[in-house]
Amino acid sequence: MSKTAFITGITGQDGYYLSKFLLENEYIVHGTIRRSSSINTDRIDDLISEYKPKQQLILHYSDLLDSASIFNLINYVEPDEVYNLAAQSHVAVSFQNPIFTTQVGTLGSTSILEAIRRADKNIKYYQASSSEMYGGSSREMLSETSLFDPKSPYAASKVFAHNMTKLYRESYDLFCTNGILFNHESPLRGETFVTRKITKAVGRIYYNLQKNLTLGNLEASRDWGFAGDYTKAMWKMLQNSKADDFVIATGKSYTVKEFAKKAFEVVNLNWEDFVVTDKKYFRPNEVDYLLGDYSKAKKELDWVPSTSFDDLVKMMVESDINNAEKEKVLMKKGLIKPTWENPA
Ligand code: NAP
Ligand code: G4F
Repeated sequence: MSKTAFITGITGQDGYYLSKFLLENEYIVHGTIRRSSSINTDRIDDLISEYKPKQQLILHYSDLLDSASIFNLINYVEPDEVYNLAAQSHVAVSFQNPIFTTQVGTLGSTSILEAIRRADKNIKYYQASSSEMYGGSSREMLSETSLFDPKSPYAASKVFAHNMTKLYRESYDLFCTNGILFNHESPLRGETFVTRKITKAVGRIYYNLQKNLTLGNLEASRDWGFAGDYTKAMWKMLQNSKADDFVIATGKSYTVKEFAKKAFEVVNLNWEDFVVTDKKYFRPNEVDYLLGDYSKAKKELDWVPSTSFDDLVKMMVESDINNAEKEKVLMKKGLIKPTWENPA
């Protein structure tokens, strides 16, 4: 019999890769979408076309802050697995919207845990924890036992949700797992995260749609992997014999400058001719360096990353070159206007 998954945040980057993987593996997938004045399902439109008519993909309006809807949906869907991916996930924005970010991160995750505890203790729960929780002020390799030192409202809310997940596991014997994922990217990464901001600009600069690229701190260093690899790890965590905490990373860290250099090289351009910096993209508090040790996931889940840094950068640049080519045609026809400057 096919399993049923319930995914919050299905319209996000990870929501797309996770639901695609589950649908291809015969799961019935229920996902939550937020009502907005314009349709916000772009990333999953292909999945909707293919799987909604077969009633294998079912979408529900909800918001993590609406605990009644979370309770009702978990009771109605009766899922085998719950993946809590919903969050205001932009670190810089979390300084501008600290209350909302905190509410979604803390109350939202607690609502789901409570709903599971009351509905069915056999439901397996995945919490999207983050490497941001470590704070990144040393150059040590970070593992499941490293200390947390959050540097943003986003990271502090993730620490709360992480601890609550562990607490529900220990107090009620529920299958509640934290995936401590380091940065993961893809052609579907939100356009205000630094990797996608860079690759989108490379495409547009290549087609003369943009003159330069304004960034913030070029010295920050991240352990960057591919989202498609990381969402498979989420699934593996819930197939494990016991609930636990797992670091998912590549074990290599690169600076923003190195990412930009590599991205411009894909189209034989010199990054220094185009990249400028502006203080407005610096954060009130920075996470300087993140490097993850995924040896526990390798040993216990048989998970290893399959996409190198170079391949990830190339995949994202090539996709954004294609996007820019289409954009140029539409712009010439006057069907779209140049976009406004990105605020993050
Ligand atoms: P994303 O692209 O920003 O997607 C976030 C999702 O959460 C979207 O579907 C969004 O809906 C939804 N959402 C936001 N606020 C909500 C609310 N109040 N109620 C219900 N849904 C809400 O993020 P992602 O990169 O896929 O990341 C998935 C999860 O992993 C997030 O929790 C993130 O914090 C965490 N994480 C990400 C990374 C990474 O490098 N990507 C690393 C570690 C942890 P809309 O589409 O309507 O905005
Ligand atoms: O791409 P970022 O915005 O990602 P950040 O802050 O590392 O957070 C992402 O990864 C976390 C996992 O560690 C997730 F939990 C979180 O949800 C999100 O997915 O910034 C990366 C680095 C930062 O140090 C930032 O200061 O790039 C630096 N940066 C430099 N210029 C910039 C820019 N970041 C953005 N967004 N925009 C810039 O212009």
